[in-house]
Amino acid sequence: MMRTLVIVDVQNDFMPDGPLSVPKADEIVPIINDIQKHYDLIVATQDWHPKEHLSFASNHSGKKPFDIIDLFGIEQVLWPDHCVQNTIGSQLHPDLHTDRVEAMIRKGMDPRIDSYSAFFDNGRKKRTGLAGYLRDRGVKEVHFCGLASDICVYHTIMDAVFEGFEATLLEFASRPLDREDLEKKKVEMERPGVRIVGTLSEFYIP
Ligand code: VGL
Ligand code: ZN
Repeated sequence: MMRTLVIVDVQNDFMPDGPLSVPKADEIVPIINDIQKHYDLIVATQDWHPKEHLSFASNHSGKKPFDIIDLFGIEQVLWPDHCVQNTIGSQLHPDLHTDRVEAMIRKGMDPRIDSYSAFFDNGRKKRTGLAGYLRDRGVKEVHFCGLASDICVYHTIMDAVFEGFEATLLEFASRPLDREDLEKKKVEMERPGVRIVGTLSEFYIP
């Protein structure tokens, strides 16, 4: 069995002092470093926006962060500028161990469409290649951790299930933007059979 971990968007701009701060996001860095030894394959993802990305409130006159608009037929939350390509903010947290990260998946590059999931854009128009990569490596089951558990980790997990993988959320190695929202998303994830591991003490790999 190919024990596989996908680390979602553990980037500087999502840290507590960043522009799109996820509460206590920095706490997960040593946790993720610690659990990597249990995996055979580790993949990481990066939110990777051009500065003119239309998910940024700054690219719409009269709009402010967290307003909701219709973007080419898809509901879009407008975010503060974040994870702009080749900025410090888009880099993975400097303390995150990446020596064993075999593949990096970048997403959110098309300025006209956001990509919360690491498998597809939000319109499900374009694949990132992650599903093909994982299948090619013989992966059947994937564990997910990272940021934010109610947004990009959630959408990535739902698409993993859609792609036929068995999926586990490592909640103790993830943090949400909004705690209440995560509770709703956990119900959504449990419906198609996602396993949720809440604490490090419940975590074990057969
Ligand atoms: C994310 C909002 C916008 C995330 C990325 O990584 O959860 N959230 N872009
Ligand atoms: Zn983004």
